[in-house]
Amino acid sequence: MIKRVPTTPFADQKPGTSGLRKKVKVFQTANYLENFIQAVFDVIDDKQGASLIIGGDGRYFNRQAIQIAAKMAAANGFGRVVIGRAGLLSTPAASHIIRTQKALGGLILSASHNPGGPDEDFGIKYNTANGGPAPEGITDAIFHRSRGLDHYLTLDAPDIDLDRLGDQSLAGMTVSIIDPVAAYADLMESLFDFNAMRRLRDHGFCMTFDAMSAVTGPYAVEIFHRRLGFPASSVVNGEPLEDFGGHHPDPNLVHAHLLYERMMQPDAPDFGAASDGDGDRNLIIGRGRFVTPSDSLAILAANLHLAPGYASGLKGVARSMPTSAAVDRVAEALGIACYETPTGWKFFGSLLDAGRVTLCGEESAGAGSDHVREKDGVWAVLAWLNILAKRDLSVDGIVRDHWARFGRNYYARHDYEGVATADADALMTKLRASLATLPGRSVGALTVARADDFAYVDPVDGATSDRQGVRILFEGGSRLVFRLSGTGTVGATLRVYIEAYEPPTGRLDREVHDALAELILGAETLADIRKATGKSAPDVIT
Ligand code: VG1
Ligand code: CO
Repeated sequence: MIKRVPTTPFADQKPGTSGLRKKVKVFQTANYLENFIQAVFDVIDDKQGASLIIGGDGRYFNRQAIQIAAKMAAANGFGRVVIGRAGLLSTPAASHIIRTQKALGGLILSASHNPGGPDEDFGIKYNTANGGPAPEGITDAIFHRSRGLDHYLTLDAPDIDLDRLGDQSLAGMTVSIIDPVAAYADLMESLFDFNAMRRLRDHGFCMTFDAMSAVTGPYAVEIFHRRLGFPASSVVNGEPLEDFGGHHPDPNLVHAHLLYERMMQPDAPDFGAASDGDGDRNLIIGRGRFVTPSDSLAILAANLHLAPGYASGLKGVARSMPTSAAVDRVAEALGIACYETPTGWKFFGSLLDAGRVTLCGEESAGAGSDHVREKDGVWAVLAWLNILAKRDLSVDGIVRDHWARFGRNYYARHDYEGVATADADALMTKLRASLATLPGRSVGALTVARADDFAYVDPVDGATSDRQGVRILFEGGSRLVFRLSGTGTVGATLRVYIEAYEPPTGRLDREVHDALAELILGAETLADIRKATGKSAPDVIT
């Protein structure tokens, strides 16, 4: 039954910020997906008889990829594979199932917020037994192994029925098809005050959640509609589609602009939210108030104790380096530790496992806690609803109250997409070479205090990661960060992160673009972005 299939290595299977992401067409190349999965299985120990969780965001090629992965798992000696019905598991739900099923790990099939369909993107990543993305040591080993593969193991067997709940057998391995939502919804109910949220609803509070035709639809219907009692119409685009209805399932102001426009109307619901393709990102918008992800993280840090699961307070917080320092000010006021990590959730895992932090977040619409080892979109929405239910303020009121206490970190990210890789690399090389000359240099009225290429030493296990992005720190707390994306599938994406701090006594009500204008000019002066990219403006501003 077990087949040993000869293969030759692919040179481009290095996992990026969040696993391996390529065009579907690349994944459909003969042996491409198989090679990567075999490389994963070859670097993990103790497979014999172990459990593996498999789930995806439902995008095009999800079902085929799951059939391939399940057969390879059986051929490689796993004892049990647990799969979400219809092949669906949101990334945070997969993390939860890995932890509760005491699995060896999981394969998560997603390209997150990237578009789906035959000509769009697919992705795969391996998560370890703690439920979190494999740390760099393991992803490097997977890449190394992929370079030397000469065969993979699979089965000659009929496909499994992904839509039938319960157990099936695949050449002696048990395949368990589970409800993708139930255990996750129970976990949410154990963390948040659902009664307080129901009372909020009874008092006329209205919400809208845009699942962007991606994986969170079934989770949102179960939690917001069935368990919390909001009308069914509160969940829009709630059915997962293979091509996400032709949209980018990216919850930002560009791709969720309809939600944004609705929320800016005077008769908008009290609260609007959205999540991404695989359910780990969140967008929070109150009536007339978009909450930047960095502010949202800081507000969660200041208020999360209002939710029962966090009533004893936070052990510490962590944010990725490009995320604004708004949360740092809250941590300081609370007297708790605040860690600054490289981009990508995998760097939070060791801090969460060691009990050093309770809450983590990224500027890219990611927030989460120690309940799982991934960021979690629906969790963030519930955290906000719980806070709104406990504080007698609107979303806008909570944001303003926060700024009045801690000051405001004006923030924006400018993305230049599809840049020629050589041009993007040249820009970064030039910036890196100029670092030593920057301190003391003036950009408008601002003076550079410090400039470096961010390097991180994991405080728990000592693992090091360097070259994580150029930081230019100005006197007074303003900042520019430059880095290249590790999740794109076409050319290079340059990300420029711009942040200006305004103390509580300062001007808290400026337009973001105005508040950042001087820094935006400064970024251009320091990095010659237009010349290097050939673009006169960023493609996406978030
Ligand atoms: C982007 C974000 C990063 C996030 C990653 C995965 O990475 O900037 O903060 O962790 O996507 O998010 P990059 O390397 O393109 O900047 V998701 O929702 O794919 O899992
Ligand atoms: Co995602």
